[in-house]
Amino acid sequence: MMGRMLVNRFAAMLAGAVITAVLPGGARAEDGYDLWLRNAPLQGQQLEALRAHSPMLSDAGNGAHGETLVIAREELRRGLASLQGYDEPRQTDTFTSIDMDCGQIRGTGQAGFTLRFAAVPQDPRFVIAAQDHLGCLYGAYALLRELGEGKDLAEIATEQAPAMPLRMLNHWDNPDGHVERGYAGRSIFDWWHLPQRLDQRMIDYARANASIGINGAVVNNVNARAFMLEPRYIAKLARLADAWRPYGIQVYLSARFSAPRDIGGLDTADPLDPQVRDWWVAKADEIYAAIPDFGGFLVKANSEGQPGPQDYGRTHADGANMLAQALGPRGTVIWRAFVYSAQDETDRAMQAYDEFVPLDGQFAENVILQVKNGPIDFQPREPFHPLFGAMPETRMMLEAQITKEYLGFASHLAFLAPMWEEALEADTGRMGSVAQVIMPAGMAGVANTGSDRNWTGSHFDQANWYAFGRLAWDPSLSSEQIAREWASLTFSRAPETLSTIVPMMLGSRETVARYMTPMGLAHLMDTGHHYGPGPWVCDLARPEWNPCYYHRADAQGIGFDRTQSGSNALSQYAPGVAEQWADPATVDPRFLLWFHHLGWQDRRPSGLTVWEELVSRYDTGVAGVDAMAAAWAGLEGRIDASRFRSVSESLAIQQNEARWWRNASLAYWQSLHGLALPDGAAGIPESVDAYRARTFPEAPGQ
Ligand code: GCW
Repeated sequence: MMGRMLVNRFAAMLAGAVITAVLPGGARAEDGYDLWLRNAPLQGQQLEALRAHSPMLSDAGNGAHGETLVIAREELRRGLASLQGYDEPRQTDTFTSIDMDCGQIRGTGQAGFTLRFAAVPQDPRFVIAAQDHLGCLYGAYALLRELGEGKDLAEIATEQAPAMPLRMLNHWDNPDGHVERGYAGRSIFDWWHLPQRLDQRMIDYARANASIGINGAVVNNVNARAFMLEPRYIAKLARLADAWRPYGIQVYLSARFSAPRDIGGLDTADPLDPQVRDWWVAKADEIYAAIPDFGGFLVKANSEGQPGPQDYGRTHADGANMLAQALGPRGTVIWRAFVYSAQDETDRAMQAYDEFVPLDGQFAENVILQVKNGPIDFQPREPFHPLFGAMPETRMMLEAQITKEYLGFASHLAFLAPMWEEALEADTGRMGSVAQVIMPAGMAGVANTGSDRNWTGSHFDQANWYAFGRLAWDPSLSSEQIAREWASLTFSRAPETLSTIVPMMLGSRETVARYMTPMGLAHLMDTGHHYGPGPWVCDLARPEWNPCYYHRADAQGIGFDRTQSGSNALSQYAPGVAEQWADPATVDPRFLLWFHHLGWQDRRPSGLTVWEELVSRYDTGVAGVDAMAAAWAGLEGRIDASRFRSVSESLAIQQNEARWWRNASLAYWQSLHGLALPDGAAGIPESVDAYRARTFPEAPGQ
């Protein structure tokens, strides 16, 4: 026993010597760059407790063989020292040895891990055990997270494995550096200088992703440029893949379906044409020669003007299967179900289901259908997409949007975990919950990262990246737990601070839904940029581009009738599910106007008319933002000055713009029906024409 302790101590000394050179120097200003990986020093009793354990890495097990393990050990050395308030690990007489038992598998493997404390007297040790190296890396991050939340080392005991195989980010980044729906600056990918120059951000990005279990990244926009499949781009991709491999992150590419024509010199991209098929096989071979663990292709086909198999009279299955065959067992084709057509008069919310359900059973084994959480498009609230559970023979992945295209960009605070939790928990009535449907495949999140110093355009938007990763790892985690973890790692572990920030976060998305799209309304954002209210937009060429298409308001009433008397979108859901939404008197009021068209003066179970209830919802939304701002103001002095000010200023914008949403929307509804505001409701300072006249062509992300 003593002998081993000495060996361990010696190893720890060596480790300390190595670490000195690589530690970032001194305390940094809080600019958000470190995300949730700050490993901020513990304080008070928590600090005493960790210092009493004095955890030191042992050299038992694998030692530092393989890049993934080198990273895991490095993270632990740096993190443990930092949590104890040291620049480098310190040695004490009695220390808890941290053993890493990581198996032999270097590839991605299962990536599960166990953390446990073994209280052997004289020789206390903490074990991180996994069957593969990536599991140990994930275990290292999990240990730092739990310590970072202030838990005692001796009480940390957990056994975890990812709930689903694919946990991916989808970047809508264009090769010229512009990010579609990006609100955090320019793209983080420096295609111009790759492969020769690899920005440090690419490593920091991989590290952030690995720390929350994300294991794949589609690096370019689904509205794809074909030239990203050319050899010079394959070289760039290979450099990224090499950098990310030790972090367990696989590279994927959005493939433009017409590439054989665009860059291949063929005059067709017909998926049944032998030359086209050969072209894709050769392309896949070329990619795999450079990137042996290339993840595969993501495809947006026959959607919003993108090319696809239907251009040649073929089906989505024909297109997907052709690419699947080219990849073979080496990779996955992720085919998006986000389709709707200008020619089709069917309710837009129904088109994807109509298109894809008949294809169930026709997709190759290595094809996954990627379905947005709701049937329209990332609105502040939508019912779950009816495709979930409706294609038992097809693997299905959930697409969530981390970037807040329809929730106030990076200017408004909205923590999205409750929204995703709502979708994941929804019972499909056919194959269990949405979470159960997607478990064999995975989750994709449209990334909110950019070149801004804080990565995501605002400090609180980091929480959405974090929450996405945590839910893909374990969809049964509660929003509350995720918010608490994130806030303790990012801002402060002080209970008084957390008891302010966590509830702020948990209510924030509902608040946004109330002042933008209350009671089940949707897609009322102004055209193009999708920022601010535009309920009056009714005259764009394609009907489903107009907010009027979605709210269907006139002098008499408001809402989209999706019952039998209307589009009957309800019929796409399992009978038990449809039933709960069929009756306006009993439907969850948050979905009311999604499924029903009602008269402005109709009485609601609340006793209020639809109009009165709508006004009160907007007002609750505005009050919710005021409450967030007041709560945050109370944290002055408890949060570092720079981040405190930044969040305060954003909240002031949000207070102002919540009123803008409320006033402009109410002014427009009033212009239709002429009803007075209910007694006691605040007046509307400007005319509907004045609100309508506001333009801001410089809004980002278009
Ligand atoms: O939400 C809409 C966006 C488009 C986007 C599209 C999609 C990438 O407004 O910018 O295009 O969805 O998901 O394909």
